[in-house]
Amino acid sequence: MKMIFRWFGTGHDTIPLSYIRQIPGVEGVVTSLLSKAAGEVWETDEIAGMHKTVTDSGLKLEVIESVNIHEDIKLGLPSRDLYIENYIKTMERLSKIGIKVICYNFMPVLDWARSNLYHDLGDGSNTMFFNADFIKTTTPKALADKYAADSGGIALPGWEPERLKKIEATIEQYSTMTQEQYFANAKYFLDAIIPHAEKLDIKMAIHPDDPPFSIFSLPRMINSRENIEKFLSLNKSRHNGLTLCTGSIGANCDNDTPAIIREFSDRIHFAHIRNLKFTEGGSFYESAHPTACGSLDMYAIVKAFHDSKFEGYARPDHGRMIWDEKGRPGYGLYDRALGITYLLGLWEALERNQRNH
Ligand code: DNO
Repeated sequence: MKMIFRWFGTGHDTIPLSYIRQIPGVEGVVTSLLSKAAGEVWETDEIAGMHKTVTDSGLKLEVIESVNIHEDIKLGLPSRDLYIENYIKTMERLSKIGIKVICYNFMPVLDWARSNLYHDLGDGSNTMFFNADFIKTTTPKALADKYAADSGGIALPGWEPERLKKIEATIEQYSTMTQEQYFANAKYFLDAIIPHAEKLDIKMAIHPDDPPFSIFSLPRMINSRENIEKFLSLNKSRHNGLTLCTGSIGANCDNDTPAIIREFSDRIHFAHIRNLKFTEGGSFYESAHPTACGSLDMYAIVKAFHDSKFEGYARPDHGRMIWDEKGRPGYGLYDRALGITYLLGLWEALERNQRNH
């Protein structure tokens, strides 16, 4: 397991790379060019600049999260071919700086969704919260406005202004889309890009739907064991793989996350490891990483990776904002650094235990 840390890039992150380098066990960062709209080709000099900034700090850059998929690809519109061509150009350029994994998602319109970005946990810390009742009664537009007001102008990936401008119209475009059609659109994309991914040796790693159930009546694809199997069989190449996000998959308590990890381990190229705490009625908040703090069995999750001899990349995922840290919701320095130390502690214990038997 290669431990990395998500960093949002120069001008988009308050955490200096030098601090990230000081976290024990961290080899590199996973980043992106946040200014790029979905469908745009990434310029060679911008890619080189991003690479230089990271590697000059002594960290590796081998994973990108994300190169976003243009909505026309997800909708299966005729214009998708142009955006697929652009995607391939970006992949080619990223391979030149040594990128090994691209994390992306195929969620319609929204990427992730929460009801509160800064939910007060009562001990001076705060965290992201998904209030199931609230999401059922709000509108996507109202949610976007709430994020904009609460985040103090931070551009949240997945909630970019150009996406939000047409959010209601885009949601409407999905109103007649069946799940079968959605899978067919994904297959069209995969069949076009996976041969290039193989040639460039870039592993494509799709992120699960977050949350893993339908909101605003939108289709879902990476949300259960059965659907993951179906997605992976759309294109059987190992380069068509997964980002296994424990907090996304685990937000549906019918999903057995450790079993999913074991079953699909050879197709998992990137792991997002975090815990969450269910409250009532399908609501949950993002807790600190240890098992005792949330509802997921983090030992069983890490053991499933360890037993599968997982050699891919992993990062701690959303943490709380603690010790008065201000920054991107879910992506503070302190709680994620604590998370890494905990995860690597579990890993060391599993390693030692294996050697002693
Ligand atoms: C949320 C993230 C997601 C993820 C994308 C990948 O914090 O896990 O936004 O980066 O879905 O494309």
